[in-house]
Amino acid sequence: MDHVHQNSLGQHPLISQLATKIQSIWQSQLTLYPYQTPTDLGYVEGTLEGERLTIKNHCFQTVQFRKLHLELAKVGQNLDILHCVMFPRTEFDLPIFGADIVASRGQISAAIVDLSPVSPNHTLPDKYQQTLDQLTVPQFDHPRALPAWGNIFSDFCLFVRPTSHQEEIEFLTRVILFLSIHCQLSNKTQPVQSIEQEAAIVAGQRHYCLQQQKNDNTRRILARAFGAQWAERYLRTMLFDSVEVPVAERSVTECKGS
Ligand code: BLA
Repeated sequence: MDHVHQNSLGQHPLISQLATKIQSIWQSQLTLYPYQTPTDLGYVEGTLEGERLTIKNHCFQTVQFRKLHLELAKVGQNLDILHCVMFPRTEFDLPIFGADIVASRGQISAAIVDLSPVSPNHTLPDKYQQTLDQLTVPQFDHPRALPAWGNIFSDFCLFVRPTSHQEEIEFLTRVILFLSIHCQLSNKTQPVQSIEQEAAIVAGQRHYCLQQQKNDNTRRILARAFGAQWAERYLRTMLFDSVEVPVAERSVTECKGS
């Protein structure tokens, strides 16, 4: 089993700390199985405007999750990124845990964490709603506004630019809390009983992924280092892949187009 070594990419301390913490929570609260990362995508290097882009991927699977993905990226000396998404198997009615930290020149510019609903009416499962409702809402000096594609996130989404070390720690604490709650509740979740329920989950997860793929920040950085085609493939297969609809259920036009 691979571990994230502290600062193995020499990243911003908040990113290294969170990466270590995410992996230790996964290991202590879930039963992890290996995940077959496409061989050419585990460790990737490219060149962005003369600067090196290095990506390290750590993936696992569990009974409830088809993919736990932690990605650490470094662009030259200036930009550090932590990206984490937990994709539930489609027979489980579970939200999608997502977190992203972007640090440029030693400053965190974006820190986001959410448990995002995938249901058609954009609501979280009752147990999640009740548990999250009981938490106090943390206050940050610099809350950030979500872009239009961010309508996938829940009311509990935290999106900030932390302005002090203390705020960085408060963000870290919030991520750990969301992740611990998610591990505990997901462990107790049983599969849905009907094809209809599962179909709704498939559609909800696909919508989440399609919206995330609209984040031009991510695409631009990947495209400049690896080219547009590679970036597109990486976004669709590694960052925000969704489960395929069986061919028989696809519309004729969709089949012709692909
Ligand atoms: C923003 N994401 C960004 C930014 C960059 C990246 C450079 C702009 C930072 C800023 O506005 O201060 C880049 N993020 C990346 C790259 C990867 C990455 C290259 O993960 C991976 C290789 N993004 C996610 C996930 C979430 C997310 C899982 O990957 C949320 C759960 C959110 N990132 C997110 C949001 C923004 C962002 C909401 C702000 C976008 C905006 O303001 O337009």
